[in-house]
Amino acid sequence: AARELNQEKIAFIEAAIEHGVLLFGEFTLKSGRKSPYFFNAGLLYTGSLLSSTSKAYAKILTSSRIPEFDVLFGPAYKGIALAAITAVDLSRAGREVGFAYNRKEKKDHGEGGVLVGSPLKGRIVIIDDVLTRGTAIREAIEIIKSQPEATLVGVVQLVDRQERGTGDKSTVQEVEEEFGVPIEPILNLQDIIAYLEKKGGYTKELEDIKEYRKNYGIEI
Ligand code: OMP
Repeated sequence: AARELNQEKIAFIEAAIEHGVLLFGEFTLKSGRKSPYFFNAGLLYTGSLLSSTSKAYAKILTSSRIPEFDVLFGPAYKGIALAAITAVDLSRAGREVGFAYNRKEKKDHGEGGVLVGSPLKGRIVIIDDVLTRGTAIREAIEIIKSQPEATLVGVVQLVDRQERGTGDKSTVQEVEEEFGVPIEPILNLQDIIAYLEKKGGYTKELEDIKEYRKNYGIEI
């Protein structure tokens, strides 16, 4: 089925552009790819942006291929807040899940360890920000895999840039096949393009994005 650009998505993209979360220009990505757009989830820093973000995650978790789960894992740093707000949102809707995250640095005092929050046991869903070539999500998946009592059951991305992974397939396809779990995006590049086309006035941005897609994108 074709993806639908509903009112919620339109409002979210509009707020992201307004607050500089979604930017157009020239950006060098973690993968070295030079991109005409960038989504910075770290700029979702107002109460209302966080509130619409948590609602969007909670909705995907209850209405997608993501199965039942016990714990939300938010990879450091940006995933931490995203997973926390989502756990709050789910609890307000009557669904209790755990929340856990990793530290980037090992602590050698106090409680020690790199994992904080809920024990990583049972069915785990990773809450992440942006998916490009898959390096960041693979690191998060390794953390879950290293826990004997944890089973990864799904990943939710705020933005799937719909790019190729390490080979010719999409990153989503590569990671889904390798780890056997669904990856669900709240927004993807297709949504962003549909928004820009509908809105009008983004001719140059759309041209640059389409050019970029020829190099790094997948068929959409
Ligand atoms: P990959 O590790 O290549 O999948 O890139 C994903 C990571 O890049 C994210 O976790 C972000 O840290 C960062 N990123 C963004 O935040 N927004 C973008 O639009 C693009 C990237 C990126 O560098 O690819």
